[in-house]
Parts: sequence; structure tokens; C-alpha cells
Amino acid sequence: MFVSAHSRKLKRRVFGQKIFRCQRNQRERALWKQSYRSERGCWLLSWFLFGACFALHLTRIASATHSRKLEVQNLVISAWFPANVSTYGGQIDHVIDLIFMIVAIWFVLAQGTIIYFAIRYRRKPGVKAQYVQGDNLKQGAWILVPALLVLVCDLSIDAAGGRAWETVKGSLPPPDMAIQVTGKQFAWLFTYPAADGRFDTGKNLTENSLHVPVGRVVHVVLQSDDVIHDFFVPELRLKQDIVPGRKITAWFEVTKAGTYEIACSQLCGPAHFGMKAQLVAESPADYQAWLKSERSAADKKTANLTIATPTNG
Ligand SMILES: [Cu+2]
Repeated sequence: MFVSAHSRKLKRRVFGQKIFRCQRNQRERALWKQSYRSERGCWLLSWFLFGACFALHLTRIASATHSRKLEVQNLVISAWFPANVSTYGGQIDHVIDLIFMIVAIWFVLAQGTIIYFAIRYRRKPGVKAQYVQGDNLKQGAWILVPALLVLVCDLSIDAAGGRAWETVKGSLPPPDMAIQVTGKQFAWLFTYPAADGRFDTGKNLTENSLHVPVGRVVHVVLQSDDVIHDFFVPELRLKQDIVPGRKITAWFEVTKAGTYEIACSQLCGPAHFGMKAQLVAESPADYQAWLKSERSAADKKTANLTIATPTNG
């Protein structure tokens, strides 16, 4: 059969194009496999982390069931926190629990939908995938409805968070007493007012632990001698940065007597970890007795120092 030179050339070109297309398909398939593997890895990792957290939470629920009657508060994330002993701590726990519940529900919903769609619409012979642009209302609803629901969830978190913020940081209630707190590298100093309630008389009592009466509104006037510190009492749900050159007032009212740890939660230098102190909450009578004994001990010390100091002439 006669084949012209032109036809042979054409055949070679078509054959070359086929080889090129085949190579391109192989490259695309390899890239697709690579991205599929990395996506699957991320997906499995997120499920593993979620599963681990959930399992940990289940152990908490199981131990609560074992030790006493299971209560609703054991089911939420604030069950992991130290017991709240401030009047406003419950509000903060509520905000954290609300965020936890919303995120957990959305996580399960989103992952459940992905799994369902992956199985329901998996590759089948003879069925071609569709490219859906979402350009009509019915398709767009798949984006608009979840976006609207997320917005409602966000606003409910904002409302709960705003109320808690107003209580803790917004308008402070009138104080029953005020104490000056000074952060320094690496210790806390607590200065109690003199008998007339002033801090500048030179007769103020300075201690390494913070004593307060239960059921009283306490203002703490926070200041720093050197760098930024952070006054943190987990049981009070109180956390406030202290900035050099500023006096920042925070407040709390303790509801239960006990000894609680005060920490600095701002990395402030090499011995930051040692910047601990104690908050001792006691009954008003015990607090007054402690204050009286500390004041008389301080007065005696000052008198002894005055006697021991040699006078001129
Ligand atoms: Cu510090």
C-alpha cells in the first residue's frame, strides 16, 4: 500500500502526541496520588487527635461515675479545671464550655458529612463526576445555610463572652478592701494598706503571701517593678497582665476558704517558673486576727531595729 511522506509524518506526530498525553496523565495521576495521601494523612491525624481527646474525656466521665453520681458538669470541658472559688468563675467556665460544645458538634457534623459523601458518591464505573459551580440558590444553600448557622453560633459566643467580660473587667464593684500587688523578678510582694486605708504612709505591711477574707470584694492594684508579669490564680479564673509603669486594678470575691496557688503566666525571665505565691482565703474573723498579729510583729521588729541603731552624739 502506498503511503505518502506526508501521511507518515502525520502518523509520527499523532503517535508522539499520544505518548506525550500518556506521560502527562501519568504525571497528573502521580501528583493526584501524592496530594490524596497527604490529605488523607491530615484527615486521619485530626481524627486521631479528636479520638484521643474524646477517650481522655471519657475516662474523666467514667471516674466521675465511679466515684459519685454523674453530674452534667462532668460532661463538659471545665470539668478538667480546678474547682472554681470566685463569684464570676462560673460565667467564664460557661463561655469555655459553650465554645467547646459548639466546636465539638460542628466537628462531628462536618466529619460525618465528609464520610457520608465519600461513601455515598464514591467512584463508580460508568458514572462521570459533575462540576458543580453553586450558581443557583439550591446549590448555594449548601454554603449559605452552614455559614448562617456558624454566624449564629459566633454571635452566641460573643454574647456570653461579652457578659463575662463586663463582669470581670468592665465595671468593677465597689471594694471592701484593696491590696497592692507588685511583680518583680522573681517574686510577688503584697502590700496591705495602713489602718487609714492608705498605701503611702510608710507603715504598710508587706508580705509574700496574699491573705484575703472570704465573701468580700477585693481589689488588687497590680504593678510591676521590672518586666511584664501576669497575675494568675486558676481557681479564681483571674488572669491579668501587669505592665511596668501602669497600675491596673482587678477584682475578685472568694467563695470558699482555702489556700490557692498564685502564678506568673507571662514568661518573665530565667527563674519565671519559681514565681509562685499563695492566696490564703479565710473567714473575715481569721483574716482580721492574722492582720493584727502580722502588724504587731512588724511593729516589734521596727522597734527593735530603732533600739539597735546607734544614735549620733
Ligand atoms: Cu513573672
